Amino acid sequence: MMKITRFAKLSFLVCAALLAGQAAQTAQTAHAQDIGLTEPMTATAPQNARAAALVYLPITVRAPAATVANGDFEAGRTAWIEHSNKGALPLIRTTFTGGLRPRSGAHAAWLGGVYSDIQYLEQMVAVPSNQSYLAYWHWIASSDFCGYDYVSIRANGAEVAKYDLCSSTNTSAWTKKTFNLSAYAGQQVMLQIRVRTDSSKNSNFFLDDVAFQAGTNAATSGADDGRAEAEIQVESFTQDAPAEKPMSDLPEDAASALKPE
Ligand SMILES: [Ca+2]
Repeated sequence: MMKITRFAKLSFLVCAALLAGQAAQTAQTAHAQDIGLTEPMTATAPQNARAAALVYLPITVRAPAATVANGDFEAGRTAWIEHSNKGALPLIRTTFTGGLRPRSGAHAAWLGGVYSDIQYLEQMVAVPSNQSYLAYWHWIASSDFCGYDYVSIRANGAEVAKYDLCSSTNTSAWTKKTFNLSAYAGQQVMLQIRVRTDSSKNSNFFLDDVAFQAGTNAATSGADDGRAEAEIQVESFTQDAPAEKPMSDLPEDAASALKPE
């Protein structure tokens, strides 16, 4: 009788272990399907019922950021690397020449305004596969002829767009630009917005609300707050106007230096 009882107990434990193992395997297969694995995960069937208790750890897949960090510059001098060969920093500012106001919020970027300089803003971005057009708003204020001062867009050091800063491209308002970066869709790239000036005739490039969007006509984030109509009248800039942007953050001096006579 005692032997039969022990045998019954043993049989029960074996059956329990087999059932538990099968249940665990089924659960693993279902879980594998839940997280998109084509092949079920393999695991050794537990040797007893206690071992069948499984601990599922969450798997988090982080999608790349779909936006340019601090694209509206409202976080101040963060996320972007600011560069000027002549040390004419900061590029990200709250005050500008000629009464110009940021397109959104209180911050925008001011590149140029200094002779014979190379200035840029750059940051690593993930170009979204479904929003691979770079969009931003610029305001060009130049007294130069075309062909001497430029703005260019670079991705991983390669120039993907370039256009003139000159009196005939002056915008007299915040103007939207878009660039097709679909060649970099789904990739991490060092995005650089770069201005190069020569040794005469001042050029300024103001920038705000940088973002990725789905096409050339999609709306960008950062609503126009209605302050785009600044008093700046860049057409009257002359070669005689002092060109140097102050090395320290003295925006009043910059404004007076670049105001028309
Ligand atoms: Ca802004």
